[in-house]
Amino acid sequence: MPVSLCGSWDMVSNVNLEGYMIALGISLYTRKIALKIKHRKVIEQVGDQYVVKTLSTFRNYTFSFRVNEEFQEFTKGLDERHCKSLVAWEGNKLVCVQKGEKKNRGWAHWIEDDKLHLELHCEDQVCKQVFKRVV
Ligand code: YOG
Repeated sequence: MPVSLCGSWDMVSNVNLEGYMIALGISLYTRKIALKIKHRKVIEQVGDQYVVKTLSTFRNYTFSFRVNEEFQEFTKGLDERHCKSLVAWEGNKLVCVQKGEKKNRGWAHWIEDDKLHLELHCEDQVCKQVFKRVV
């Protein structure tokens, strides 16, 4: 049984968000703001339903899903695209594949050294974020 990802997490590092945003076609203006802000990740689980919230002073993005069940995702407030998304456990990693206009798009969450790790990828770009638990 993998370690629970649930809780509130504050960003402590963010590598190559710029490359990831360029791959998604985010405007220069929005990228400048997005690079300046700290994100908080709030992950909740009720039964087999997960809710993942990415919160910031600029924009919020919330979505929910069931593991192993494909769903329609609309990345509202981000790049505003529709994806067919599927989240599944791969070992200790919660892995999402986001099928849509953008190739090789998805993310993975896992816990390592009491930190929440997130790898976001799109096309040939990988963004790596680390979060510490909010106490
Ligand atoms: O996480 O998708 O937890 O979907 C980073 C990508 C910036 C908005 C945030 C506001 C941002 C403008 C999404 C950030 C690139 C830039 C707070 C991370 C797009 C637009 C919302 C993410 C997954 C896994 C959940």
